Amino acid sequence: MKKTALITGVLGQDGAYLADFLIKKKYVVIGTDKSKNPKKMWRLNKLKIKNKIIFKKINIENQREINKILNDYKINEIYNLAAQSYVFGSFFNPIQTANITAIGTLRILEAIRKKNLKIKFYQASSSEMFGNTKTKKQSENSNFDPQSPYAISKLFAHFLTKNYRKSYGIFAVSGILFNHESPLRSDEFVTKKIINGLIKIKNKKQNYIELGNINAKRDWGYSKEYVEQMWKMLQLRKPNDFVIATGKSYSIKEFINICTKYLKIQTRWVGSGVKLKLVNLENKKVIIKINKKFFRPSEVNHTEGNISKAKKLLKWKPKINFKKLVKLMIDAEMENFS
Ligand code: GDR
Repeated sequence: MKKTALITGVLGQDGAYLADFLIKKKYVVIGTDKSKNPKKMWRLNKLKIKNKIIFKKINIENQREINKILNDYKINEIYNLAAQSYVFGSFFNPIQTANITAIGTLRILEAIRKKNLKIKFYQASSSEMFGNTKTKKQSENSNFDPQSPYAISKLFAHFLTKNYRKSYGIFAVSGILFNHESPLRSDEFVTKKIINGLIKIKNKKQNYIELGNINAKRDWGYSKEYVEQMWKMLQLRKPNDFVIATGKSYSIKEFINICTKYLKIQTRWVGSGVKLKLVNLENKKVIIKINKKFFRPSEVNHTEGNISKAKKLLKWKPKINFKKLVKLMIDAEMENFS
């Protein structure tokens, strides 16, 4: 008997990679998104899996729609990846963010509780929940100090997942994933914005990129590897929460430097603070500027995961390091561009 998995947010980066992975594992994959706009299907098209999944338009802001899908199909595993996942955007849409990211999770857990306690549940938790916590490396036991409506909504969902596991014996787990990127990332996230911008600048289609705080540090990994850990978590004997990260952290500025080196653009940083600029030494043009409008009202300064638990119990070992990630994203974007 084939297993059936439900992925909420299947049109996003992780949703698409996870669907691809589960199809290869011979699952029947039901994927949901609140929109069925063909333009949003580009990731499924890219991975050539659009016709291999059962797509349903479902809004996790609607309890009835969630209940219906659990009634219509015999589901073994649910991966809750649907969210308003843009941290900066959550400051402008805090209520909608909470309704989707926090209460959306509650609606799904309630549907499981009422329908079938045997359905396994994966919650996409986030390193943003740690915020500006005091520990240099963040583990499953670190304190939380969330800095945005997004992070606070994720924290609600995180604790709720633990609570439903404890209260009702549901096999419910949280993967606390640190930043994870790929060619399937959308342009509003900083890695893709930088790569996309630099390639356009190199090809004379754009003059400069404007960024916010480039001193923030992030632990960046490869999305395609991370989604496999989601599946592994649901195959364990006992439910458990895990940090998934690389254990290394780099600033946005370091990310830019590696990109320009790989793209063979000779550059120099000049000025400081909001006057900091990156100059292309070939033509003396400014290619990166700082614009205050991209600063977050409250920023997370440094994330760096402690991956001991995942190493031990999931045999997690990141294969794609920071430099390799930059290269594979640039190579893919260049191919798109040409
Ligand atoms: P993040 O990713 O908020 O860490 O959340 P993002 O790429 O948006 O920001 C990373 C860091 O870059 C700084 N930054 C900018 N960010 C954006 N988007 N645009 C800019 O112009 C810019 N300039 C500087 C930000 O301030 C920040 O410090 C991602 C998301 O995928 C979440 O959904 C997920 O939960 C976490 O990673 C783990």
